[in-house]
Amino acid sequence: MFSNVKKFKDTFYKRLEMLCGKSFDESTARDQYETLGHMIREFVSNDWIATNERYLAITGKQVYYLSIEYLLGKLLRQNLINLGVEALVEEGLRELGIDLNELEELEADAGLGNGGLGRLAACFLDSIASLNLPGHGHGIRYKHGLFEQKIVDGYQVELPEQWLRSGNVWEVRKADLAVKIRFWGKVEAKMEHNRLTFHHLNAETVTAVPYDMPVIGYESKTVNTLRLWNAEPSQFPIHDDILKYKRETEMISELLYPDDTHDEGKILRLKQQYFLVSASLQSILKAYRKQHGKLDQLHEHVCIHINDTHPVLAIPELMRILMDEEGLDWEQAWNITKNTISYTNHTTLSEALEKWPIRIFQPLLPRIYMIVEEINERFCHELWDETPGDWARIAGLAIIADGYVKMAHLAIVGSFSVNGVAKLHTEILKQREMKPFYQIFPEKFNNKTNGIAHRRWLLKANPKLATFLSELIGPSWIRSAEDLSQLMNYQNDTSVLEQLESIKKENKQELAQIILEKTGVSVDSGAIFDVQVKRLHAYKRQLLNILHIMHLYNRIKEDASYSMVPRVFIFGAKASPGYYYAKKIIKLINSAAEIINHDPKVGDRMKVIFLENYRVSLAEKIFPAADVSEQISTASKEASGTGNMKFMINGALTLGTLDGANIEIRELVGDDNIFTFGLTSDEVLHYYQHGGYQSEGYYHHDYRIRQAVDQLVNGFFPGVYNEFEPIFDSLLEENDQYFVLKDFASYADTQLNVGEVFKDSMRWQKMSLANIANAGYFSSDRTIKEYAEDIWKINPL
Ligand code: 26V
Repeated sequence: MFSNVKKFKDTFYKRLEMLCGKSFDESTARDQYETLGHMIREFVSNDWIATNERYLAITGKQVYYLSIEYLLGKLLRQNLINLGVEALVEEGLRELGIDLNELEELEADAGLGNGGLGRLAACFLDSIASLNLPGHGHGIRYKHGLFEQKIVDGYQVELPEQWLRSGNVWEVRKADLAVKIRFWGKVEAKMEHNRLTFHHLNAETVTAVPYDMPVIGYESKTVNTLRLWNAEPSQFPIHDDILKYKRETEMISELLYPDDTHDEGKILRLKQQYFLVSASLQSILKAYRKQHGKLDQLHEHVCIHINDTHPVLAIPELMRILMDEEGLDWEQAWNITKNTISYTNHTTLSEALEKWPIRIFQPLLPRIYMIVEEINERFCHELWDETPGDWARIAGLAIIADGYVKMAHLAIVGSFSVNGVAKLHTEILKQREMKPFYQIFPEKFNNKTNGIAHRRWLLKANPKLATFLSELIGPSWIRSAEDLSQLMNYQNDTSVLEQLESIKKENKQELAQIILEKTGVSVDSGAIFDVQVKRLHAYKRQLLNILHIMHLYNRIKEDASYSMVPRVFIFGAKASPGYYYAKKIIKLINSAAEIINHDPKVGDRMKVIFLENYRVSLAEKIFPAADVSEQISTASKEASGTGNMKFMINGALTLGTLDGANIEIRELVGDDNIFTFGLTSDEVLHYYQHGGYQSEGYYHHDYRIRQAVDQLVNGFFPGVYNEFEPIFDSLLEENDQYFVLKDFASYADTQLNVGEVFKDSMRWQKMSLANIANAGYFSSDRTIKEYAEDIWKINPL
């Protein structure tokens, strides 16, 4: 049906009538979208079935990726690209009078994630399938993804997200593969045939129903599966209050927690975690038993990867199944478990490390808690044998301590691999945050620098640039991103640099149009597009950016003739609904924008834009249009960052601290092709350990800082008296924990330099080219190859 344009059109015509029960002339755009979706499903179904059959037959290892988040975005065009039929479909639809872009607009973003962690999982799925690797994703089919953000009067307002409202063509419900999950109740130990057995009595049962989504590799025969679990009441609920039971059951897959912060004590969150893990493991082991019978060689054929600690209950759950259902003893079960599970850590921020109060954990998951206790007992014994009597050390490393279960400790002890997500991050794990664990298990620790699906973030998001690059160096970069390095041959080719410039200009015009539609502000596409898009967090320092913008405004006000390269400062950020401080920063950005954008004295010299509801599909329009990529976290705090890589591959220049993967970007492009500033991670960590930073001094001695900071509280912002006092206090009373004032001068100087360099457009384009040329390293294809070879030990089919 996709072999030529005529066949496509004929099939489309017929399929639409059958599916929608109306003639083509009567059809709506949504009918057409659904029809195309069904055609793609049908087209991949043979390969999907064949891929699954192969997986049942191979004896080599397979990986299961467990993640509480998948930030997939839209799938229609990416699927067409990967199937190699995008041009044909676009042409066929055009002949039918249909614009593919308009159909694409109808698709809802699958926004089942908060930010970098969830988007990383989505990028990994693309690379695993494209590399023909046997890998399966498991997650939760949240009815509501990350909230929709509206800005009302400068404040963030959250609305429930409704991605399933018009159905989801990409999923197939597999009711026959449903499994049961047990919560609450109590555990009874009995002697049976001379061994102690455990029985979970009076449990409340929930049914987990899988919805499978095809993961289509780029021009490959592999169609992998992302299995998302839906929570439903069990068929015959024995329950005194059936409505309450139904509601509580369905709540488990009702919504994605909008917090990439720590949700201590939210029982529903723990339920979600166990629900994902137990459903996934039951399904993995069912398939395994079919193929291998017994489970005693599981670790030889299966790797279960946990994305952060959210799915860490996979460790005790696997122990439970091996012992209670398979009848293995502790030693055997432990040996299999710790050789099956691998773990990625995504943050060193201690506030973000998950821990669960025993009083919540134990009653909800009584058998799992018993197993965690036993793992802890045995681990503490080993610690005691190493350093007898050192209670402080044992308490510090224990899995259960001070009334809490510490999920990261469980993950390290119960897995064979622990990886960080960028070189610096892994070093900080090994030398600081997890040092004592590294000393005990040095062989477990390794680094896997993050990557991005370059086929989404360049090929799909930036078609103009992608086409130009393919004309220049051939299309091999689409499969092998490292081939982008061939661009270095054109460093001094003025015509190439001019074409890069004009492509960027066109992309900026498109974004300017979006900005005009969404905000009513008209921006000049000749200005520097200076962009910071990411979740709002104190450590990411959107505050540094906006204080510097206020300073520039003050300069212009004091000296009407102040000359600067025109800038459009663009922000996109969702704040956690309960993160009071982060919401204040959003209001501050919008309040500053309101003043600056409407001050005739400023003119075209600067504009400040906050784009609401930042999400994957909006990101795809922003990255291609960016000149400057703001990556300004307090050094040591951003584990990796992945937005930095998306900007880079679209030719934006990084303005960043020496943090996360920024360091590796600098290593690749060289010091001349990046703008870095600020404290190093060693300096930051030294201040934290030994003190010695006084923000007050910077406030008093730097007029630029004092002027902008005072404006937070001196009535500069009309009608919001007291609004920004918490920000003012964080900088002075609380001694500026994120070194905003300390790094201000260095940031402002570097920004001046950015403006100077931009004036020399050929120099700028040459730098931009060097960034694109070196971005191949950050393809998630490279990252996934490293996981496959070093951790998972899986081979392409
Ligand atoms: C949690 C918390 C909780 C307390 C307040 C600060 C804070 C900050 C971040 C988080 C999220 C932790 C997990 C996470 O999403 N990490 C992100 O993972 C990305 C993919 O590896 C990586 O690029 C980001 O740097 C990292 O923040």
